[in-house]
Amino acid sequence: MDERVHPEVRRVAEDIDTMEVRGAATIADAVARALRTQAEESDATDPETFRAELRAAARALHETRPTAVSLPNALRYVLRGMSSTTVEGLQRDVVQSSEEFCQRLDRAQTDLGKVGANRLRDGDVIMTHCHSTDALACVEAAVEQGKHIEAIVKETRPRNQGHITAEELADMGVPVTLIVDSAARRYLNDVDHVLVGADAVAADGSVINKIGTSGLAVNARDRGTPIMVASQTLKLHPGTLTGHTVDIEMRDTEEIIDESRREEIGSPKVVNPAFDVTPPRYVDAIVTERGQFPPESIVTLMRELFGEGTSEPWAE
Ligand code: RUB
Repeated sequence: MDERVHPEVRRVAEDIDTMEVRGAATIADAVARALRTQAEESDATDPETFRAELRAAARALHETRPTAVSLPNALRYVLRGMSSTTVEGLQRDVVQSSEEFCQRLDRAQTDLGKVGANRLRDGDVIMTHCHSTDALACVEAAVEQGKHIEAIVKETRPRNQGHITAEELADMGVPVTLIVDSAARRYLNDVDHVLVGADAVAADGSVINKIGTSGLAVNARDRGTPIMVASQTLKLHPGTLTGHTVDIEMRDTEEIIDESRREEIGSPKVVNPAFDVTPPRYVDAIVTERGQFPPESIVTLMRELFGEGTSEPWAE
């Protein structure tokens, strides 16, 4: 790694890579804070050296995981805040934009939660996949409104993020039933809403989220169960406005199989995609801090937010 990258930024990059820090919103928060540390601890003596250090740190963070667009969106937000002409001024700029970003992220999640909660009725049962702080914000707000919500939680192989979801829902006082992923269809008849998060939302309204989301959505549509995606606007993918596709992360096969035993089972090829794409026709509503949108109209919001196009301010 580039030697200009501060050890704390390296640690954050490593934590994202190994999924100690995971989930799109949490990753965004962590990288914004890491850039702040890089800025505060810099001993650069001229603005150009300082800017180059920040770009190097952003590149190291950007290279960790490819799918959650909240990561580059966070880096962009913080780096674009740099407008001063002195090192001290630039340090202040980064601290301020990093703080502002983290506050906006928190506020967006709270606001989104209230919108999502309005879709949930007293007594509703939700089914979740993976662990999404945006999705859980909707349940938390509904519980705060005094609604009784129950949850069927998919364990989410191979990393079992469903266990985190189960624990956090239990902390909210929501009764939880944990199921293996393949039992989802069997229990969809008991469910009022499928509620998931997003790592990225494309301009055509497709939702990129944990592998298994698309199968769940197809099954839910077949059963007539509404599918709600909780996604603050930080997850909107600006590159898709100009025809780019979202890169789906392929993770280590060790997450699925003990490599020492692969031969015993006939040496199959093993693949481990971390995310999949749910087409807009299987999504009923995308819930954001700006209100809820049918997936087909999310492009209007994207044009408003990213009208000026995107850049890669971390490029050398
Ligand atoms: C996490 C995942 C989550 C989204 C949304 O995948 O798919 O549903 O990131 O999370 P992984 P949030 O565990 O591989 O990072 O709403 O917290 O941003």
